[in-house]
Amino acid sequence: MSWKGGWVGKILVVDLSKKSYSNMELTKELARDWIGGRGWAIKWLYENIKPKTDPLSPMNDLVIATGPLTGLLVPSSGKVVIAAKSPLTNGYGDGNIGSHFGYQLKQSGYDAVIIRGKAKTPVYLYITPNGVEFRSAEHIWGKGVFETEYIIRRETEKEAGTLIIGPGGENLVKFATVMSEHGRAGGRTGMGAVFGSKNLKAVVAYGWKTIPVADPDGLLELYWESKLRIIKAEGYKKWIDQGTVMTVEWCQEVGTFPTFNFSEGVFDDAYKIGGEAMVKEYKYLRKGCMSCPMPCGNVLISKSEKWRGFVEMDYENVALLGSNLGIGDYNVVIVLNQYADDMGVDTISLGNVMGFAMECYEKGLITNKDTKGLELKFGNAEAALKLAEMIVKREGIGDLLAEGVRAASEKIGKGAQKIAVHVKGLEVSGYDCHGAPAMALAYGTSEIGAHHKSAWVIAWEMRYGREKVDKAKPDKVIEFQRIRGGMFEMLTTCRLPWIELGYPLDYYPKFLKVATGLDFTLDQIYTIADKVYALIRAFWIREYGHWKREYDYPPSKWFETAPTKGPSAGMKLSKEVYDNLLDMYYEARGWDKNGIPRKSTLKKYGLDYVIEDLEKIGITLSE
Ligand code: PTT
Ligand code: SF4
Repeated sequence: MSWKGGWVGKILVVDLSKKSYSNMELTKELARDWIGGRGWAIKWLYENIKPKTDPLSPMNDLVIATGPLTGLLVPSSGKVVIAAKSPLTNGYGDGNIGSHFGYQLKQSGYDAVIIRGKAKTPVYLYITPNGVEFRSAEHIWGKGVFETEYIIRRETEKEAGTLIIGPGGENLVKFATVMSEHGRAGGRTGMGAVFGSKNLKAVVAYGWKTIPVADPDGLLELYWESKLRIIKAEGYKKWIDQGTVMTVEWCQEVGTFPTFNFSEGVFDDAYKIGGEAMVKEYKYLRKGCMSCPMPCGNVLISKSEKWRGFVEMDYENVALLGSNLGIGDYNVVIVLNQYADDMGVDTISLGNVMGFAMECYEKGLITNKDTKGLELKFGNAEAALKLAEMIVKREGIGDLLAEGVRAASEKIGKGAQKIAVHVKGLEVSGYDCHGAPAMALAYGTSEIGAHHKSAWVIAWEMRYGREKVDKAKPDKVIEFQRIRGGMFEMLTTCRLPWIELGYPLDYYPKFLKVATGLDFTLDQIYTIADKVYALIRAFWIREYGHWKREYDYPPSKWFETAPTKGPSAGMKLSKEVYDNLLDMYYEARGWDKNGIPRKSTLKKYGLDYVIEDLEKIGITLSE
């Protein structure tokens, strides 16, 4: 059965090398069986890029995909997925950014854009219902994101949706991200570098077409009901006051606040950079993504003569650019965050590689000779800002750190790998897991490397019991991966209404029904999510050419050293416990002891062709 609305029915395929574009029909199969966002992204990348493609070559494809609820009156539906083979991990990479881009793209008549090839000189794409313009970006190449956005809006439309890179992406910093609307970031896994490798400064969309909807009255009714539910929910006021930054105080209380390159789980100055301090002293404005009734964007202004900045702040930014570097001054964190946003580099990876460099310096693994005299000690704010600049410009040791913590640690050697905090090459985000085995498992098995996007089980684990080792833990990781990494990444709507304010999940099938006219149950969506997970895993295996369970291990630091302070003092992850949880996880997913999906699992999801592909490259699959 065809759908009646929600999806607009067309995918734009752009070839930058030829400066040409074509339209591809959104088939019934793609819509119904892969939903959108991450579902379409992995299907396209698996089927269309050649195995072992260099992620920064013209042969890598970028997929920018909305979902069936994007741009409609659905709470917090202004998100869009940006995906490609990741230059940081060499596996599947994506990010999810909240901006007006998705809505404007759909109003231009497209559900997704696939960008192939490489432009000869810098360009930006301008997409409208009239077609695609390849506009020169030579005048903005080298400029920061903020200025670029201003110029592009002047050259196009004030309300256009924008996805922009800064010098970080142009210089192919492996964790360069894509930015929009002064502080929205997407693509932790180096999607900004993929833009840069294609000489693509920005993608801009502006549309005026109506997005079809199967039952407009039903949609309106559901929207109002949902909006009221959200704004009346317990915790609403605190949420719009503090947003994700409230996590600082919680992490400090439970001893999971990353400090000194994930050596400690508490930070003496945590409360100076927490949610309460932010609201009292630095918050100036609240902003949000499109159609969001619970806006969480904290716009802060610094209050120091020396450190002047104006930025949108989230928890991860405080954790990685603050405590992880031993910096307890909001003014400095604001300036570092502002620099990262303007240059278009991921704050999480940036703070992680800088923390790593500081620990290397303090341990003598790198010296003044390597840093050109920069005293890279924890808490040294001037050094941190200088180092950030060196990374973006790829100067001196910054050039090495711009490759990410895995590559940098391998090059430095002398045991540096033991203090590199990453999984599969993606730097760990803001949760120290010395005493949180289920959260460590969530990082270990995340589909893009160490990100909390899919299975933020840490709050549940603290309630359930960090010391417990049973099947409930891998089951919870999988449940969250289905909902967060699966459903929300395919619908491309924000997951925070559900997580933070308890907005019920069964609204999403209802919204799908009024938007598309199609019936979905949550279980059907979760089965599609499991299929997407299996295909993402197959993509990694194909790209690496082999697989071993060690790739699903958390950073060795959590096994080998213990924090000395706070609730997690003395705690180390136990290898035996982790292996036990990983075995249970693999079993529940239908994967073998090495983390390779079994033939029966792939067949269950209709991925029979993957069996042949993997066998062709010498992978042995169990029945
Ligand atoms: C996301 C990652 C996060 S996750 C944060 S803070 W977080 C960092 N923010 C950065 C930033 O800011 N500037 C910068 N230069 N780099 C940054 N890197 C980091 O990127 C974000 C919110 C947040 S704030 C979170 S948890 C939720 N993430 C969602 C998601 O992934 N999917 C989804 N369906 N809904 C989500 N809702 C929430 O959105 P990545 P955003 Mg982001 C300044 O992009 O690559 O996925 O990494 O999207 O629009 O900024 O919203 O405490
Ligand atoms: Fe955007 Fe925050 Fe609203 Fe989510 S809750 S849609 S991140 S403003």
